[in-house]
Amino acid sequence: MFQSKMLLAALGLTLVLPALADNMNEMPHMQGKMPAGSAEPTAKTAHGIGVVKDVDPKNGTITLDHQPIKDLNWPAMTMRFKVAKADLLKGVAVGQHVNFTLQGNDMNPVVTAISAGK
Ligand SMILES: [Cu+2]
Repeated sequence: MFQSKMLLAALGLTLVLPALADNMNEMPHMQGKMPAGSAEPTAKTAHGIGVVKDVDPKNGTITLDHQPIKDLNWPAMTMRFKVAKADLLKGVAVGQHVNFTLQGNDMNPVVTAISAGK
């Protein structure tokens, strides 16, 4: 249990660092504090709507200009997400409007589903 948490933390770190290296956006919610009373980040699922700004199959990331995400208390912003599998990026094009699903803790969620929006 403890070890798997350490592994997840290490993975999370390696996923975050490349995004920070060429950080192009402010990400106010990344500085958010933990909800009062919660001892550790809770994994949750959230749904978002946005426009694709960049797709990077090689690094398994997608940059989305997303609308506010109530589930996570996030304002609208452009940000890069890691995708759970590179396959999710197939057929996804820059400029496309999409619906997407995020899973993970509040600070470092990954995209687990992408579908065409309007
Ligand atoms: Cu964001």
